[in-house]
Parts: sequence; structure tokens; C-alpha cells
Amino acid sequence: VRPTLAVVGATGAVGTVLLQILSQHADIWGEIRLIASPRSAGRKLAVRGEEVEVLALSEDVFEGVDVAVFDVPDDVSAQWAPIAAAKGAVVVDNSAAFRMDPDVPLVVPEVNPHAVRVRPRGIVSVPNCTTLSMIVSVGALHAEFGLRELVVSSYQAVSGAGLAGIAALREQLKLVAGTELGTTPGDVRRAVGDATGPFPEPVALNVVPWVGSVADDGWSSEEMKIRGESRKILDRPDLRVSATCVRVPVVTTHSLAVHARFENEITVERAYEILSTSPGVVLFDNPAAGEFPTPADVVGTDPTWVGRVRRSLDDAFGLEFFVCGDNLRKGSALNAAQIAELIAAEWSAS
Ligand code: 2RA
Repeated sequence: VRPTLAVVGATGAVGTVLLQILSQHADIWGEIRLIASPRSAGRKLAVRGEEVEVLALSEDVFEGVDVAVFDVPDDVSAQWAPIAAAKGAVVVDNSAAFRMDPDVPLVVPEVNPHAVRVRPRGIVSVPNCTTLSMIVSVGALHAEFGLRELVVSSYQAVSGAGLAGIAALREQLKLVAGTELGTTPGDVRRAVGDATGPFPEPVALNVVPWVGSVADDGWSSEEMKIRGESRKILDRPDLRVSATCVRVPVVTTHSLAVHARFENEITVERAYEILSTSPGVVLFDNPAAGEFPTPADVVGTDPTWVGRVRRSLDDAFGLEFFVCGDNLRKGSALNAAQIAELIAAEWSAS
């Protein structure tokens, strides 16, 4: 018998992409059950070419579910993932609720697929979209050169903040379109008014050096996630990581400028070989021909795209590069689907 899959949060930004991915990947599932808040219950969504009615989240909906992918806010996952696990489902959780729990593996199938098998709580976490957008390429380079330190700056799309983030950028773009705004202090802010949506500042015609909530000593929660999650995924608890997270007026696809420092000396030639042969990575790097990844080209695709690869000028152990990854695909829904498929493969193997 094929395993039953539940998608919790089926109507959200990530849930929507997950249903598309499930419709495109090999059809390994028996029933696919769609679950959302009572507000969305009764809606019909297409998956695998069929209309499926959305059920309201309750204990009973997990009856008979083998794998449950959660794409819901942290507090909802914190409450409901253990309930689904107690009902016998393996939970694949996209929220931050369990990522740093030592009894919950944090899995990127291209980097640490073995970790999925040890899950004492019956929960497997999906890393944050910003970590995911770079870690496949970084993990491949780490396997060859031995990573010592990461210094990254992110350029994060508004869909990281869900459908509300997309709606806010679209509204703000209307408010500033065709104007001369962006030439005097505060003119964009006044035009946008209170239409900032989930962001602390206008994001149209702007960049905002703040993502997430306030953490200690001036850091943001998003920056702390990149550090903690990279350490856990790569199993390097002492890895040195500094991140600066920035929101930019892009709908979907996070980018990061990465400075990585390794134990072994770098050659760009070897880095190219690794990046061009690693699963889930596309090397697109010919600036003389105008070729480097940008979110506008990467959105809607599965891999992490890497360009601008060069050895650090003053450090033979350092590599600089730029990555773009669709934050709703590899950054969340795709990685979750890949984990769910790894777990489903245990079913057919047993
Ligand atoms: C963001 N990474 O882009 C966050 C979402 N988890 O807002």
C-alpha cells in the first residue's frame, strides 16, 4: 500500500507550491489529504490533476496519515506537529519550532540525507529558506575543502513573509509607479504610508537590512537561524558564521553573497568541477557574456544557481560566490517534498 500524505497549511504560499510539486513529481502517494485553518476548510485545491477538498485542522484529520508536511506558523506547528506524530505520522515541519531541537533532525537531502533516519520525536525539520538557498552549494564545497567560516549577506524576496509579503510589495509598487519618488529623504516612506505590510519599512524602491525578529546583541532571528542551522546541517557545531539579512523588492527567490573560508587551499578550477557536478546546483558563471544568476531568471526552478565564483584576492583559502534559490521551492516546499519522499522510500523498502 502506498503511504498517505497530509499537507497542513495547503492554502498558504508554500503549500500552494508544494501541491504543484506533488503534481509534477513521481506519484508515490496513496491519498493526499489537504488541511488548513477552519477559515479555509471547504475550499477545493488541485493536486495530481484532481480537485481535493480542504479539511479543517483537528486531531481526527491525522487518522491513518503516514507522513504529514506542515507549512504553518511556528506556534501552529509547535502545537500540532506533536499531535500528528502521536497519531503515528512522521511530521516534516517547515517552521522554526523544532529546528534546533537535538531530537529533531534538520535535513537537506543533497547534504545530510542520513540524518532523516534518526527522529526520536517523529518530527523532521526543514531548514529556513535562507539557509536552504545557499547550503546545497556550500555543503558540496565543504565536502571537498572543509569549511571553516561563512560570511554571508542575503537579498531576500518578499514571499519569505508569505502571501502577505507578496501583497505588500505589489501594493507598494502601485503606490510608487510612474512617480519621481526615491530622490528625497522620506518620499518613498510617505507614498507607501501604512502599506508596509509585514515589513518594518517600505520595500518598493528600497532595501531593508532587517529580516525576522530581534535577537540578542543587535542580531536578527534570521541571522541567528543561518548560523545555527548551517552548523547543525553540516555537523560543525563550532563553524564561524556571520550573516547580514536584507529584504529586497523581489517577489520570489532569495540570493546570497557568500564568502566561505576553508581548511584547504582553493582553486577555482576545482570549485567549478564540484559546483557543476553536484546534484541540485547549477553553475552559471560567465560575466563577460553577461551570465550570472538573478532572481528574475531563477524563480520557479528547483536548483541553487551559483555564479560570480572567484578566489578571495587576499586569501588562498577563501572563495567568493553569489547564489540564487527559489525560496518557495528548494527554500521550503521542494526540500519538504524531497524529505517526505525519502521517508516514503522507507515504506516501500520495509
Ligand atoms: C523570510 N526566511 O524570508 C524568512 C521566512 N522564513 O522572511
